[in-house]
Amino acid sequence: MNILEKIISVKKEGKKQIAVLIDPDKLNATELTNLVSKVKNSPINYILVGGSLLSSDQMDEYIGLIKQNINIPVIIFPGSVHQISNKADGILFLSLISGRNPEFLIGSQVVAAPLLKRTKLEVLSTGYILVDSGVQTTASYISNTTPLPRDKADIAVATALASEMIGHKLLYLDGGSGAKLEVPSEMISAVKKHIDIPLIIGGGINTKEKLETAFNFGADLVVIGTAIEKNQDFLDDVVKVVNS
Ligand code: 1GP
Repeated sequence: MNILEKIISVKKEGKKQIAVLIDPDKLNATELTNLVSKVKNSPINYILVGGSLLSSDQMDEYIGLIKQNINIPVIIFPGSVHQISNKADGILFLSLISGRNPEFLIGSQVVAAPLLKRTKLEVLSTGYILVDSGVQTTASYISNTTPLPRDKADIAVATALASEMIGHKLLYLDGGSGAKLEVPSEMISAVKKHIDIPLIIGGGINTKEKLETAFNFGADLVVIGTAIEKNQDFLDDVVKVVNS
């Protein structure tokens, strides 16, 4: 079963999934090894690797180190074409559909496609919506796009529907890494009601309660980065929520 089939089949079982996002610029090799060994003994389903602005040129070594220590799928969450690595299992092939910057809608994808064709990576076509999260995030600054207004669930629904109709296989609603405010629960439930493809939620999930809310309002998969990066013990809280 490939990654997409797995996400869909777990969703069908009504179970919730978690991905831990690791930014290679933020964790050194020792911190990475510690985190990976904690993740290994937890119900975490996936590891995402990447960032909107990455100065590390060691993606291969970094992902290689993760793969040596753990068996769950490692998926690239790319900020740019330079983050492609054949060591991973898959890549979120993102189109930043909340923005109107052609570079992030199709330009980078055209550059990346021939490179990806030469890898064994599973390409996961993903509609990516950045939602205003109270502060300007690196993702919105670097992509030079305006995030979707927090109180406009109707625009989020229309955008998500367009994404599904275009043929994206996953829909990712993201406040951006380190978001001050998480994606509003009303927006999660509104989008959830209108699409059948799996719904990924991320950005600013830093408490048990926020994680529970995201799941209760319709997230199939939640991505957590900063909170675990800052405090690896938060993983214990995440595990409690998943187990409950
Ligand atoms: C960012 O959704 C991810 O794109 C994770 O966000 O780092 O705030 O958890 P955090």
